[in-house]
Amino acid sequence: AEHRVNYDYFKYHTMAEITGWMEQLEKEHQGVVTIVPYGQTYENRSITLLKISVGSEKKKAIWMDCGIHSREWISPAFCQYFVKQILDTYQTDEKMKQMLSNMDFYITPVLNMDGYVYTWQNITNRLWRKSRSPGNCGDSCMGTDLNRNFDANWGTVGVSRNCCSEVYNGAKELSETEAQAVTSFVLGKRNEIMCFLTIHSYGQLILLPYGHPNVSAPNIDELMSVGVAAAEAIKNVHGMSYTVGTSPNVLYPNSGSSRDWARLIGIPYTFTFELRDKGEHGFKLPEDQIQPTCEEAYEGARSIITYVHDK
Ligand code: ING
Ligand code: ZN
Repeated sequence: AEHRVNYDYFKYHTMAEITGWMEQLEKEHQGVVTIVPYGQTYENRSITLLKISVGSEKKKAIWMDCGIHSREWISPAFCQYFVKQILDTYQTDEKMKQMLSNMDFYITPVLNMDGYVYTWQNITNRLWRKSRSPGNCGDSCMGTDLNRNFDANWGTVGVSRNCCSEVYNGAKELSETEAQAVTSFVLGKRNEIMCFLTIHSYGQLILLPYGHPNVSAPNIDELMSVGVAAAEAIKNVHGMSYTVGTSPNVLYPNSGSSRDWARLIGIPYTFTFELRDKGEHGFKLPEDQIQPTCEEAYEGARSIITYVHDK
């Protein structure tokens, strides 16, 4: 008999629960969902993604990662919802069926697993952002900002060399095993991955490359129009406004982000989502906002993915 546990997508889940959810999905969707380990965290957890794939011959792929910053709990909740939506609709929704027949999805529900576990350990850790590796400054500060550690104008703008900073960029580029894992996996699939979506909170933004104010993506006009269409799709769900633009224009400059690195190696469509809200609750977004946030962000992501597929 089929044994289906009802998973509550509209609550926040521990790392153990998310791992159990991944294992259950792989069992329930044999041949479609595969758990792929692709690296180790500093504390030796196995970093895993879900590969969603139907059929055999593939030309394109979509990357999505969540939880690169551990305190942004709505982000892993969104990746889980996104996976569920794909699996719930690909047999009935003609467009999703078509997209899944032509594209694979690689979805990492929690990239910064050590940090995520830490934010659940006790209330004083709830706002931890960085990895959990030791700093390099001869003091007691821990952690590197994984989204400043990638090989993309590393160490130039919007970073700190002080280990105690929330935006400490690490001892050198790719000092962190989590950033190494993404780099090597994506490099291995660089000709397939057409779209790189990395999910954060908060601010209600769709951010485009590059974080460095002096460099511009060759397809910036196209990225802008795809981003604006996604923001419109989001607005149509619950009326929420998302602002679209490059990081320095709508938020702040930075360097070493995974999104910039992905665009630099030639992945044409790379976006950062900053989910709800605009600061009222910030990282502690109440659970009653998980569902509407996921519903609208799903339409935003779907708009981008549809564009990439049809192009
Ligand atoms: N925001 C992102 C950060 O890493 C960002 C914003 C992403 C800026 C990518 C530039 C490039 O700071 C949060 N909330 O983490
Ligand atoms: Zn973030």
